[in-house]
Amino acid sequence: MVNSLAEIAQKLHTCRSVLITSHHAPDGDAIGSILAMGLALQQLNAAALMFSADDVPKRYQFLVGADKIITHSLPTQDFDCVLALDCADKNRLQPIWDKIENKMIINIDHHPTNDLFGHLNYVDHTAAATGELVFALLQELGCRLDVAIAEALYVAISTDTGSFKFASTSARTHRIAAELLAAGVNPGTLSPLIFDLRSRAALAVLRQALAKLSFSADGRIAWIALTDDDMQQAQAAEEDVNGIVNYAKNIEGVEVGLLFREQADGTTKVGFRAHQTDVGKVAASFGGGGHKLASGCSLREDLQTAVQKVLAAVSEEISQ
Ligand SMILES: [Mn+2]
Repeated sequence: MVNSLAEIAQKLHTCRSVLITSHHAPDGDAIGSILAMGLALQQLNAAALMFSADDVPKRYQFLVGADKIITHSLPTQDFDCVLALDCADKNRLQPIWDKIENKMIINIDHHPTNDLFGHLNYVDHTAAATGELVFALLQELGCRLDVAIAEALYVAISTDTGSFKFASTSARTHRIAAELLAAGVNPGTLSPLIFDLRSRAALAVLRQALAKLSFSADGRIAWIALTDDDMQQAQAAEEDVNGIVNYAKNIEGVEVGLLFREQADGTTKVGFRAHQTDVGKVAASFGGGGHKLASGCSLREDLQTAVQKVLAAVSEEISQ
């Protein structure tokens, strides 16, 4: 934790203008946390700018305030403080780090690999989502939980817990969710938008992926290797591959599921999902990171070499 929420709330009150941001390729926790924080500061009449280095995924664009998130280039308005949400280290803020490193940085996160890169840090890896920590901060700030904020936090928490299914889901997670429902969240209308609705491109790329499913000789590792060409053919965007790695993981007998994606620049992105094996450690050994059972990395290798290297490292970790 390092700093208390009270210290962070106090600092926020003294900032003239706050840039609220999260990691590139934002997920539900990133977007939901940015929005909840942005709406809350607005409510407190504090100057806040919401920023994402990449586009807001389509499935989260219905959220109130999502159209106010500035994307790609930093806003021209000045800010003296940065609220970095759900970022384990400065690499996660890479596209903008050079431009923010001399500002006051407040780091709020739940990744166990967080290296406390902020001037103020509130890091709690027992939280299932950064949204849980934002919820606590909003209480500290004395902010009113309106429907828009509650929906943003519900998106953050329900997506990062895979619909309250992951081991990280705690009694606290459910208590916060109960508060969000009491504030007006309707899971029946939100869940289909967040979890079920798929673009045609997402289905097209899933079809390619399933056709390429491979297994290790002992059946403990299942992986999918997608070429850049597969992505082009399916006309798939980054967000269309979300969740595909779970198809590999959730097969009988499989311990670790992997998704390899060839990038246009010749590098390969890898997503790891495991039942028990510490794939956070494996991803970290390749310069990536994440959680014990869900992690990712990027290799400066072609697809085939990346598959060989990562499979070797994963089987090594499984046999430990
Ligand atoms: Mn998160």
